Amino acid sequence: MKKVCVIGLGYTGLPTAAMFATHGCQVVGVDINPSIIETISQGKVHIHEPGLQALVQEAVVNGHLTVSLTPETADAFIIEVPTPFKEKALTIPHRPGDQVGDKHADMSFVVSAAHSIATVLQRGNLVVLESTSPPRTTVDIIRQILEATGLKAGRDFYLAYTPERVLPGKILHELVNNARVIGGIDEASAQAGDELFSVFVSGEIVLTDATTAEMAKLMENTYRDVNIALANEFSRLADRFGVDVWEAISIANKHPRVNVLSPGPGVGGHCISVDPWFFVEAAPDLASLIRVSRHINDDQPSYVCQKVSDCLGSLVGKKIAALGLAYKPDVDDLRESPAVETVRLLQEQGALVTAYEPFKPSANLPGIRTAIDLADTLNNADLILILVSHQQFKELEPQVVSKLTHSRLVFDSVNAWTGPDWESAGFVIYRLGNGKNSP
Ligand code: SAJ
Repeated sequence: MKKVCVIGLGYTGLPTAAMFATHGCQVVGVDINPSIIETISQGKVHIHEPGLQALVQEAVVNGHLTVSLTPETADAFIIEVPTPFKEKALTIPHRPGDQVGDKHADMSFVVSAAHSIATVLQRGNLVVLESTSPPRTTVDIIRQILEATGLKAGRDFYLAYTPERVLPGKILHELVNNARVIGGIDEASAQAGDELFSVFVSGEIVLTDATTAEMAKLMENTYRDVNIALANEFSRLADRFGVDVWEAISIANKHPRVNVLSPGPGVGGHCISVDPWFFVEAAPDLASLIRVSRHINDDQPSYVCQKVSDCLGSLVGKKIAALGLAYKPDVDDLRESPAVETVRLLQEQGALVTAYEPFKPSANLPGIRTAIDLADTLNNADLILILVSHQQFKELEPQVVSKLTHSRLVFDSVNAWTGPDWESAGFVIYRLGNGKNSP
């Protein structure tokens, strides 16, 4: 039985740890947050992800998953800590090539995880970085920290990078079934990674070098970000030209080689809104399309805000019921959420917003008033603003909503309330990108 130490028990670290622990490995899950350690040690979870609670409970009860604040000796180490922004957008360029509005990554969690592994690293170990990182992090940063122990990568221990590619909401299925890329600093390291992940991965395992694996990961999320930016730009163009972007997209997508994504209030989460910046930061002179796309998506909350203002005439003193705060449908994750950003902007411009996030009704966001249910949110609203296309919002009946509020004015930024029933029930629905019916 292999002993695996997983550093960082977040959205991918915890499912990965539980997966190894229920597939014949002895796992030590490590996190610097004592409350996460306490929760998992009781077989509970601190994040909402379908199926995860049962898996963690099984692993803890059968003793195959234990938790700790610091790493222990093991056969393999997997680094799954966050790589967030160092700060919000730059207001002063730091380095040649920086532009105002650019964002830089904070690699301090990765660096300190590597240092903590260095204290227990032994000959024959495998170290795998899974946190999304700028190109060359494995070979230039992780290798250097681990080799300061006197052990040499490739000779005394194996070192590899494997990107996480799972979609929140489907993590357990995708961990097992997605193709997995493992990039070694040499062939033996890639093979060692292959052997480790074969324990539970049934999708194809592709072996390559560490920097190619890092770059492939960044390319995947950048590809999606640039495509969403295009959809968001289409929504603005449709507003300008008196076209309904949702209708135009569905027509364009009938072309066999076109698949325009959906516009919305912007791009959030800890992946797609972050990862493209790694390219911009590492090569500001080359990553111009990537940078512009990031700025378009980051500006989208402010575009939605302007549209809501147009609906109401002015935002000052207006009561807005905001439906959804999560960064995307049917998850409880509020990180980098464009919905949260939109609410903040509306408030800055004088609106009185009450927000409702059904997946995290007790979310405590400084400066944002949250309601615990729909009735409390809608009560007294001047306008209903749909920010996230949660299934339960899409399924709301106009008759139900009309009993909860006197407001009949709606701005739908995600095309959730479609169909004639809403108009028949007296609602006036404006949509993001519907230039046929602009406020
Ligand atoms: N979004 C749109 N329009 C769309 C699709 C998405 O505005 O048509 C928005 C979402 O609302 C959300 C953001 O984009 O705010 C990102 O959502 P997402 O579902 O595209 O992606 P994530 O961030 O949840 O997960 C992505 C996935 N990457 C790709 O699809 C290329 C996932 O496979 C990765 O594992 C994950 O990033 C990650 O961890 O890197």
